[in-house]
Amino acid sequence: MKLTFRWYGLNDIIPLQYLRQIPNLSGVVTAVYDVPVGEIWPLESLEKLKIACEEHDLQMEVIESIPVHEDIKLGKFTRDYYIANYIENLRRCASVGVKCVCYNFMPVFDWLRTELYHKNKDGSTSLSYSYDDFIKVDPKNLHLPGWDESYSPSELQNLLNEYSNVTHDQLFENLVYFLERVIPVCEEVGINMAIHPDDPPWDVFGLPRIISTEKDMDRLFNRVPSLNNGVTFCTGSFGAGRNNDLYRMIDKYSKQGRVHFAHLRNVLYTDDKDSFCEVGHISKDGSIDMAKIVEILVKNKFDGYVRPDHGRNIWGEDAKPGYGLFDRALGCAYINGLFEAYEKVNK
Ligand code: DNO
Repeated sequence: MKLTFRWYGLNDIIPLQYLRQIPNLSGVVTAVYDVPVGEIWPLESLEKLKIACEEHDLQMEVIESIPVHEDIKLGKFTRDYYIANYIENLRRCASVGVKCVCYNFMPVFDWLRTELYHKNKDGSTSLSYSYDDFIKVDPKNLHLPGWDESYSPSELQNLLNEYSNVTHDQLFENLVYFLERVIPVCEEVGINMAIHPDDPPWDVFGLPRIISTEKDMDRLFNRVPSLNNGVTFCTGSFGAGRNNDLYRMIDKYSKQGRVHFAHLRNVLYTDDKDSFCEVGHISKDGSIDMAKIVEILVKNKFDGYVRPDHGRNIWGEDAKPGYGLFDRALGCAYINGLFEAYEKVNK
């Protein structure tokens, strides 16, 4: 595996000097953040990021994300323009050595939580999702922490209305349409596409979500079989779905060579509904057997990218929720330990 760490570019308050001190870190996962969704990234921006990484002996082989414009997800006639731009971004990324692109196909919202500073018993805070709080949220008057505030309330309403006629099957066909155009270019330039699962893995506000379960993944890979069409196996996202057999899924897709990227984090189920809280990475703190996940990856000779995912906020760090240095660095140490141990045993 190649251990990586998400870094928000030159404006990230966490400097690359710190990241290079994390044992075994091979590179960072980043993106160009100052270009509107759907437009073309300047090559100079990518080059600047790459040079900064290389100055710190870190590689920049993973981009998270090149976001997919809503018109592509909605299947509007303008999608071909945005797909052409997406392809140009892929070519530019490949030209600076990018090998893997993480993206998602969730309508309107990316990850959703009801709390960003949930207080844990040990004094740390973390992201959490409460079923009871969520059902109280009025989609017409949204004040959810962390949701994409790039929309004004009326823009958001219009977007939600546009989706009101989009079924799961249509959304899926729109994803296939997108991939059928993008994947041949990925094959040509050597990029693996790694779709991020829905987070949490179920429909929200009546919006369809199509990358939540094993059945969803099988359907996607059957329709677009190229191995460049793979997954970001996010244990926390798939794992929040209690009916997902995470271990069978990661075994199956890593055997197929489709796990190009793994987000390794733990979640704790906090009631008998859908609620969960993000916890430290170690298995005993949550509901996911992280050791078993790594054991399976090692057994299947996984050689893709891994990163710790959302950390708790600890040690008084003034961090972006989920993305502080300290707990994610602890996550790296833990992930390193698991891999070293299983790799030794499997030799
Ligand atoms: C959350 C992340 C996601 C992820 C996107 C990929 O912290 O895992 O925002 O980057 O879904 O497109």
